[in-house]
Amino acid sequence: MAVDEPSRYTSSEDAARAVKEMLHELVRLTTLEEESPQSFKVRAYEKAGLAIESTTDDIRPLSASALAKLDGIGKSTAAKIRQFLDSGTVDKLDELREKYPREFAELAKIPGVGPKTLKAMRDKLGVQNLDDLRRALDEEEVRTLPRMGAASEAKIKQAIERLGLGGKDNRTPVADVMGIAERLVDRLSGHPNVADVTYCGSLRRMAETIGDVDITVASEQPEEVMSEVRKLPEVDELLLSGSTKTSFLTTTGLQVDVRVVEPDQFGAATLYFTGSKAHNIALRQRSIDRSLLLNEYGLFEVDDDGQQTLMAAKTEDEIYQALDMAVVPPPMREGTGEVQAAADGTLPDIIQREHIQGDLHYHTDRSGDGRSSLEEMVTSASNQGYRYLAITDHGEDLAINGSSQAEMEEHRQRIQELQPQFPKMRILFGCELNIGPDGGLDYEPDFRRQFEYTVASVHSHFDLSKEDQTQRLLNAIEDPTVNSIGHLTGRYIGRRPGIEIDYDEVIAALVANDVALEVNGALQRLDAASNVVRRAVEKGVKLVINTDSHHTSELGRMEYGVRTAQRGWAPRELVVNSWTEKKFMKWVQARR
Ligand code: DGT
Ligand code: CA
Ligand code: CA
Ligand code: ZN
Repeated sequence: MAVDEPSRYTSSEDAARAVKEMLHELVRLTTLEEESPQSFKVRAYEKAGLAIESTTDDIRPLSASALAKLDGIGKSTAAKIRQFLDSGTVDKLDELREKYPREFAELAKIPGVGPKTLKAMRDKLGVQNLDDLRRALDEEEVRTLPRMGAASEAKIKQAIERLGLGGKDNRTPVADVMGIAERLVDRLSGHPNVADVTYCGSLRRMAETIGDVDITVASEQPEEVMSEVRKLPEVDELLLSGSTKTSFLTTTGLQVDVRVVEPDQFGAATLYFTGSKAHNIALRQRSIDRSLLLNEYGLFEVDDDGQQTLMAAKTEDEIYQALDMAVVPPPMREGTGEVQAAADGTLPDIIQREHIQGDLHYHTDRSGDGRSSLEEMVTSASNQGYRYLAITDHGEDLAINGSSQAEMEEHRQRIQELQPQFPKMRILFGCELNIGPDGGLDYEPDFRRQFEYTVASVHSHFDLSKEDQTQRLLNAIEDPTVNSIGHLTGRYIGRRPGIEIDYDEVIAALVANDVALEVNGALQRLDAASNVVRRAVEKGVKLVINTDSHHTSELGRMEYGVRTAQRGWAPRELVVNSWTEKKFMKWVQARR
């Protein structure tokens, strides 16, 4: 944990959160020191943490003896809290950190590795970090320790794999988080005591990787909600079990924090826990400038006697309105100018899911990797209320999954036959073209011209030089049969880096040729990335937000694509698939 200046605690809840974190660390390290989570000292820190959590007092001005008067806080812990508030450090904690460096202390996270075992590993086997432990496991040394055996070795090995430990950066790709978070929210929302529930934090901001999941629940019955949370099947290990907050590790090693708040304060809480921290700080500064106080409980007017009057707390929108500014969509809340823009009235008309009129990257089982039939895919798109749709099965150059010219001609026939059944939705005969290593595309130009719409993407040759990759894209962009560039880099978040390109050159070419840049909503991809989208938007590049669906279950990706575009500050007018059919078709045909 970073050392904080005392002045950084600009609010009482900030101070309380920092103190809680400090106590939590004391709990972890003292457990190692005492070789037991049940020790008197460990319990004292835990109780103090809960006391800080439940007090509504501002702890910043309290003396050590005043702190010790709070229910659950003993004298010695009170002195540590005071020292922490004054100096940002605690002597005892520094001492423990030195004795148990993070690399070593983190091994205690592994199920099956208790504090006694950990101590024996260090004393007898010289284990200081994960690499040492891996070695000791491989050499079957762990089984020589007391109470250990071959089975416990196997269990520890498996746990290390499952937790994905080892990387310096323990963040999880958003694709591995969204599903479980949506499931948890879903399950809790069905509970009779739950008035409202949403995930917040980096996930709601649509970050590419997630540290932990923050779920905020509105309920009058926090105890019952907490007990429901502890029973969730996703819970593998409880980390914190408080009256309004439960933290746990899922069976995949993902940390989830669930907090319960009063329904009347739900907006203030979701605003706070959605963050980002930088956005919160900018909002709080705006509040201070207007002599208001903003915290996780609400926006308050403070009079000269320090008396607080609530102005807004129930919804985020009310709070933004009371701060005299536009509502900022969650993905934009990164503290990169959005608060100023929302206050000045210069926030663009950001793209929303309900603006979307069509999907322009859509596969059927004509593609080797497509899993639903043409009829199923078209019906599902029509059920979304779309006004146009491009069927873009893979071109012939893609090994196994591509279609020959003859197959494509037959496909076009089937599309034409299907069209009359969908009078409200124009179905375009399209193709996902493959951009070859030198920028060449599938089929002869004459045949390519027969596609009513195309998306051209990189599916191979990921290891060319940056120069070659850039040239390859420029060649494709300049081809008059190309309407859009699909998943720009071909990355898989956290797994495959994608091609390296010169973004300025590619963006300039997209503008010059009036070719759209795809925002691919598949969670593994989210490509173009939001930071690239923002650069493209600044230059006026047109965008197209697609699902790249290969099955009818994948249409929900449109929402993630839209959020990624929002994160890139995409205005509605640049997103071609938010346009009317007439305007959209005019743009498509102008290219040909
Ligand atoms: P993550 O979990 O690393 O992917 O990123 P976040 O943004 O979800 O961060 P997390 O889980 O530590 O905290 C959730 C939100 O709570 C964060 O976005 C903003 C708010 N928050 C956390 N710590 C502070 C703080 O010290 N000051 C302020 N103003 N807000 C904070
Ligand atoms: Ca988080
Ligand atoms: Ca968190
Ligand atoms: Zn595709």
